[in-house]
Amino acid sequence: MKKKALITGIMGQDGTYLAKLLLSKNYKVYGAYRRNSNYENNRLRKLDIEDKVELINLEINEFNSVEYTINTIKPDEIYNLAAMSFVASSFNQPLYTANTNFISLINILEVLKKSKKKISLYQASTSEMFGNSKNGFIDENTHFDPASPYGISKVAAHYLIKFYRKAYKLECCSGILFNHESPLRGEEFVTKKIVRQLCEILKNKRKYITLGNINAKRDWGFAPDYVEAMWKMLQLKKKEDFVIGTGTTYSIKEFINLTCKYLKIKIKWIGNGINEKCINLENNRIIIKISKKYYRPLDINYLRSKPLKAKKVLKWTSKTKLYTIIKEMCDDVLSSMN
Ligand code: G4F
Repeated sequence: MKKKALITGIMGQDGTYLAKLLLSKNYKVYGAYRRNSNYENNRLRKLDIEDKVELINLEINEFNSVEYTINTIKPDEIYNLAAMSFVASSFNQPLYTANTNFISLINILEVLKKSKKKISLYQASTSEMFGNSKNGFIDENTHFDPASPYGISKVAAHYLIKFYRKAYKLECCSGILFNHESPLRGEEFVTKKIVRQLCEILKNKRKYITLGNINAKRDWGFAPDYVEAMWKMLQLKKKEDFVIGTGTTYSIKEFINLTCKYLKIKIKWIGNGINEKCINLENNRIIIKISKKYYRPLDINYLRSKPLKAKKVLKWTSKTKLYTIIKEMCDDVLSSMN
């Protein structure tokens, strides 16, 4: 009998790559999405799995909808990837963020608590939970100090998982994933914004890019590698939480430098802070400006993982280097512009 998996947030970057992975492992994949005005299955289409996944309309904030979906499908595994995942928006939508990222998880856990079938649950936790707690390597024992309503909602959800696992012996766990990018990354995230807009500059379709805090450092991995870790976590007999990352860190500015290198745009930086600018040496034009508009009320300055436990227990390591990720993202954008 085929194993059945239910993925919430199927339309997102991770949901799509995970669906592709599970299909390759011969799972029957159910993909839950929220019905809204901008229904978008272009990612599923891009990976050519649109017809291979059974799409289900689910409102994760409604207990009845969650209960009906889980009890009808009776999945072996649930991957809860549905979230309000854009940190910047969470400052203006704290309540919506809390409902979607935290309260809705109670719906799933309560259904699993009552279920006669043993269902494993993966919860998408995040490095945003650590905030600015550490300037060194971060692992599973690092203290949480979230710096956004998004981070706070994810810490709360993380503790829910621990609580239901301990109190009711549910088969649930959290993957604490550091940033992970790919050609399927949403346009609002900084890596995709930089890649797309630098490609547009290269093709004379744009004059300049406006960014916020380019000195923040992130541990960027490749989304297809990371969904493999999600699956591995749910295959463990004894469920545990894991930090998933590359162990390296780069600033946004370094990301820009690498992208320009790949696109063969020769640049130099001038000025400091809000007055910092990036100049295209070929024509002396400013191609990057900084604006307060993209600064957050509070930001995380440094994130770097220490994914040793994942290496030891899951036999998982991040395979794809940042320059290769940049290459994949640039090639994808450039090919869509031809
Ligand atoms: O790309 P970002 O928006 O990602 P962020 O905030 O790190 O969150 C992502 O990774 C988390 C894992 O750690 C996930 F949980 C979360 O769901 C999401 O996937 O911003 C990265 C950094 C920030 O410091 C931000 O202030 O880039 C800085 N930044 C500078 N200018 C900008 C911009 N970010 C965006 N989105 N847009 C800018 O113009």
